[in-house]
Amino acid sequence: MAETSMTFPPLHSANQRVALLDGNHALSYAALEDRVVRLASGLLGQQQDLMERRIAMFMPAGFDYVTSLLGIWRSGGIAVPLNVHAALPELEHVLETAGVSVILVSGDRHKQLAGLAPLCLRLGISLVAIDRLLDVDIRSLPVLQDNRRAMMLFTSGTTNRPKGVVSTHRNIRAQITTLIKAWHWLATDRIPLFLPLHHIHGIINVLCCALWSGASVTLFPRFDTEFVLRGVAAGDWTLFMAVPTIYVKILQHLPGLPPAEQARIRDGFSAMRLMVSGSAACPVKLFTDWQAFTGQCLLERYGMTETGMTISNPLEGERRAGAVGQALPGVEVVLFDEDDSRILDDHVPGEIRIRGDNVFNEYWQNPQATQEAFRDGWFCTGDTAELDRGYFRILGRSSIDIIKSGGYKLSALEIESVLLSHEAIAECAVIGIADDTWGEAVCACIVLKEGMQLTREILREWCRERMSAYRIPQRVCLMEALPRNAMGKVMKPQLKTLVATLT
Ligand code: MLC
Ligand code: AMP
Repeated sequence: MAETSMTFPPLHSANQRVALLDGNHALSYAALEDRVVRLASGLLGQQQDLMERRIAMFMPAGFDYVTSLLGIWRSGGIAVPLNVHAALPELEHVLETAGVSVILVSGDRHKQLAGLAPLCLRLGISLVAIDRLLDVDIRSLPVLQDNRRAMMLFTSGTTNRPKGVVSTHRNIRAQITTLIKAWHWLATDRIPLFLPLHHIHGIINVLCCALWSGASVTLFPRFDTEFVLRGVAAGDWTLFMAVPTIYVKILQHLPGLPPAEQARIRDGFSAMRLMVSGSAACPVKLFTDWQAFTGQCLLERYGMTETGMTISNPLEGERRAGAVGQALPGVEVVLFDEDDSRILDDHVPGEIRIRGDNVFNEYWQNPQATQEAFRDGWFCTGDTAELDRGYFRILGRSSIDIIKSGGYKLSALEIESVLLSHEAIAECAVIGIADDTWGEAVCACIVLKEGMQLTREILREWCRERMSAYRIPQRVCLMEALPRNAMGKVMKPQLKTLVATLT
């Protein structure tokens, strides 16, 4: 029998501590709770329960974003956070797939709204400013069973369009509480949030863990090195969570600063209680460079949109460079070989499979993909790892068509299908190539149609209206032909080697 408790215990209405900081404005837990209850009431109108209607959110990080997320959860809807920097065709895919009926927008209108309006008209979606919903009388909110669906995040995979990953309130609670336990979150913690808010890293690991713990969150619309380092130097935060690219970017930025400023930043980082890296592999060199600069041992952890965080180095104990640690509390992590046998020995590569309340419910309206993702009740991550003296070490991914750039998971096939619609392109293959800043950078290998010409700059410009900036190929290699096997399939491993020699 499912429990009847909500994802979030109501935020303490008498709690005057700061929940959120945005620019010079602070919002207490009491004020946030009031906004959340109002928004949920406004969304409900005359209904008792939104009954899992998909409510999208198109707004940057800010009080409105947090109010909307929690308000949708309280009223029984499924929250669908949108990428505010996405290209219109990407938004259209998400809105259509999720069957969104309402998009909540923030009072201060985003410039992209103008483009969104005709799309909404066509799809029959209402754009609703949240100010209107906040201006209502509070009403009683539904009591939700925790197996109710709560959130849908879109993630790229081996297929060419992103899938909607649906998590229930129980999944979300499990994902939050395991991290609070493992990393000893405290009400006195303060954390900056500069990660995109359409992905689990920013939403669960930072925002939700902080609010669940009664800690405070400083919201940034995006990662801006200067702004963030100003807060670090001022000693604003006790915790810091980022993707490896952000740590790289900080280290690249420092030499340009006066020594006294560098020292203040170093001291700000050194004084923090915990610094976490994840969403992509943290290179050993980055781990050691960061330790040399700050004295901080980065805590690397491993996770996925479908599962939340599952493996982590310890808060106390050895944080091993190049390893992601051990299963988090309440999460079962096992390696399986190709014959579906469990691997127990060290240094035997196998697929990471996961079980636990943290594992998502389904890919939205895609029973086939959902079924294919599980074997005997285990979620199959597609990531390969080995055990090494009790710690997991990630070795790679089973699909060459998944690229991780700056922590974003990208589908090579999705990018290829857009590029192929360019009038000058006859054939193309997209690969990820090793890159010191981005982990992997997107590289498009292109064969042009006869008589056609194309430059990297023109192609990138053409891509801007068709895909998010982080999907746009950073490298473009024009080729006479793509290497193919006897079946006509592009040999991407060979292509990667070839491109590496071209630099
Ligand atoms: C930005 N650009 C990228 C990029 N991010 N290109 C490739 N890959 C990326 N990830 C583009 C910009 O659009 C810009 O293009 C150019 O690179 C330089 O921009 P920048 O200003 O230097 O970069 P910035 O905007 O600061 O972005 C870097 C970043 C960002 C690292 C802050 O990528 C980011 O927030 N990444 C985090 C993604 C994330 O949260 N992933 C978690 C998924 S959940 P141009 O053309 O304008 O010059 C998950 C599970 C788990 O993975 O385990 O956590
Ligand atoms: P996403 O689908 O965006 O949630 O990305 C999840 C993927 O990110 C995982 O399947 C891994 O491939 C990768 N990932 C996350 N954390 C790490 C890590 N610490 N080391 C290596 N890869 C990671």
